[in-house]
Amino acid sequence: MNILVLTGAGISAESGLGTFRDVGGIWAKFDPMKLATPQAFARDPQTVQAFYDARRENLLAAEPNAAHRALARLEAGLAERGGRLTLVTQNIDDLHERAGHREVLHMHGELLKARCTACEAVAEVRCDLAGGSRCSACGREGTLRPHVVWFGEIPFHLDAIEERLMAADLFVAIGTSGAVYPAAGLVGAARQAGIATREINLDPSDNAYLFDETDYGRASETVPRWVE
Ligand code: BV8
Repeated sequence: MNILVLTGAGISAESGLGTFRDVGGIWAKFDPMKLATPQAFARDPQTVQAFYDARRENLLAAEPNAAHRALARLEAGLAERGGRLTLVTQNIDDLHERAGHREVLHMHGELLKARCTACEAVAEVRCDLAGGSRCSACGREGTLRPHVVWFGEIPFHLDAIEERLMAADLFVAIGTSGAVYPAAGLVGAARQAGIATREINLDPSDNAYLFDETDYGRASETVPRWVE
């Protein structure tokens, strides 16, 4: 059996990382147009870097939860039986990897990586970028930006995601509100291709009506229950 799972901020909520659109969520407190667009970065790089520095600090203090661990078990179990789990995440955290997941397609990038705007080299980053930085590949100073996909930028791995989706028997969306495209369009594409669809979320997403099956509750309970 081949399964494609799409995760969103809801799977990391119980690890203490904020979601975006819930009451008290990140975009309820901060304006995404001032922090998560290339225009915002061009206008005020210090503020944007400080926003991601703070999120990097939160991430380093967080731990994967039972939902991340259950998906890692599912990946290993399917592989043993000759199947495959493709994990596509909109999350920029590394909690799936820390739970033991072997392959993760980060369509919106990774918080613990920075990219040089001069030479395009991507490198791991643990430190603050707002205080100044140097690209270890080209040596230029102050050229690093967060390796994340901002609004208006093209998400990563789109060809691989489409290919894996078309080879899947089941599409499962976990902890995502279905508000951000193209990720939110995957359920429609799956449906059109005749692939079974399941939503696992706290509340019904914007696209809930497109799923064959739905399961609402906290990811730390619903995901292990679905996997076992
Ligand atoms: C693009 C990364 C072109 C950095 C993020 C008008 C109509 C349609 C589309 C558009 C439009 N205007 C503009 C667009 C395009 C735009 C878009 O979709 N905008 C929307 C808002 C209208 N999209 C883009 O710009 C994208 N690029 O389109 O390029 C293109 C595309 C393809 C091919 C060629 C060209 C780029 C979008 C990337 C934006 N980057 N972040 C960062 O994090 O700072 S977006 C941000 O939202 C998040 O980072 C996350 O990645 C994304 C999705 O959010 P969710 O994960 O779903 O989180 P949310 O808070 O919304 O929901 C949480 C869910 O969890 C809820 O359902 C809740 O019930 C649940 N939950 C809570 N607790 C729990 C739980 N579930 C289970 N257990 C719990 N305990």
